Amino acid sequence: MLMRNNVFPEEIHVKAGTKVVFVVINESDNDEHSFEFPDFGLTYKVQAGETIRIEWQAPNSKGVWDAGCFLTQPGGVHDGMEGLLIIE
Ligand SMILES: [Cu+2]
Repeated sequence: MLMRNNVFPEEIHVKAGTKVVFVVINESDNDEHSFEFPDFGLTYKVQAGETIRIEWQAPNSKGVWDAGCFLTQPGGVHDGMEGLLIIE
């Protein structure tokens, strides 16, 4: 997962019920971002230039959910940085 120039991945596909590892890279020079699945309480901040590794157990139910960076405005999306989490 690459966050660069305030662009968040459009679609993140995972298989239901599996354990997933995300490697999230923030290539921004100055901007802190976050990697979030708000419906699942998953929230990680990623500093500029930082790479983090997230292990996540995907739920068994399939569906489409919000994903994005919601860092600067609580309840809002940071600069269009949103995508979809697709559990299939
Ligand atoms: Cu952001």
